[in-house]
Amino acid sequence: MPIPTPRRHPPAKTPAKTPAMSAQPSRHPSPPAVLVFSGTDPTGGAGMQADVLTLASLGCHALSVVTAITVQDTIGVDDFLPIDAEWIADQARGVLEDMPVAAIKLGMLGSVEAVTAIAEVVADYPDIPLVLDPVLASGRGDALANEELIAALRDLLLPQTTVLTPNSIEARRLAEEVDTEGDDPALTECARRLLDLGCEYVLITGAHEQGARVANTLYNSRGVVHRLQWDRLPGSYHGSGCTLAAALAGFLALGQEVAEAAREAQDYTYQALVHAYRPGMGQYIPDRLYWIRGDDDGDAS
Ligand code: PXL
Repeated sequence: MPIPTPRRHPPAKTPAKTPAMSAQPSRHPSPPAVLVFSGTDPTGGAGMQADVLTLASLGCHALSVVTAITVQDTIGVDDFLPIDAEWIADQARGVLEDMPVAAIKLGMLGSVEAVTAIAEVVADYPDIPLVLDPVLASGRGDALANEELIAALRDLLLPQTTVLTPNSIEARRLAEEVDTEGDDPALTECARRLLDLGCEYVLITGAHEQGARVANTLYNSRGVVHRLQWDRLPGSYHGSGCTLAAALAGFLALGQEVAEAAREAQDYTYQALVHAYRPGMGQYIPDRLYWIRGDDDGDAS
């Protein structure tokens, strides 16, 4: 599906008084709803803010369950406060019981207890496609998950995952593969192990590997589904993994099959990176609304 064309209408006026909820039919069809579980990022670059912006940009409605609150700038994460697991589950069940959800995306989860609670919630909705972005560390390397949490992801969430979206470092840690940096057959082996743990597809991103080109590879149990490559962009980016996983969930919610959704999500993310801006002293932030601004300097793909 092409990226939506910009619309410049003013927002619809809301009536002064909200009419009685029960008898009012909806005046417009609802966009597909995507439920995201993420930590907040006050820079607006990663986490929940990245997810909501990405999904809105693709024409989806984001349902936002906060799993942790972070203290960070565009350079690194200084601290985070995990939200109580029961509060996470209650936030999610509230919206899941209120409306149909077309896809679920998991980002930073914050604690083992949260992983356990979320695994129980999503187990009640086995037909909703689930995208798992295994957020283990910030771009600077600050830990956002410990070994116990990684083990819980492996045991409780991978078996329920439609598409896992690790970068190559996360793929090696989740697959318990060591000392193989830059070795592509080893990443293929990681993908095989992760698929054996129960996820349907793994999309391993390659920006952390060496080389002038960046290759991302989508695998399923039959092997490589596709491998897409781009020239490496200069600079380092805050929230690129969140953008990719949220876009993938969004395209699934819009009705695409996994391979097509992954392709479109990678293309969208690349465009957001081409148009990235640097609001602070650290990393660049992908521009998820690049298409709204009307400059087309970055259309080379
Ligand atoms: O980009 C991974 C990520 C996800 N979610 C939150 C983060 C980060 C990286 O810093 O802070 C909340």
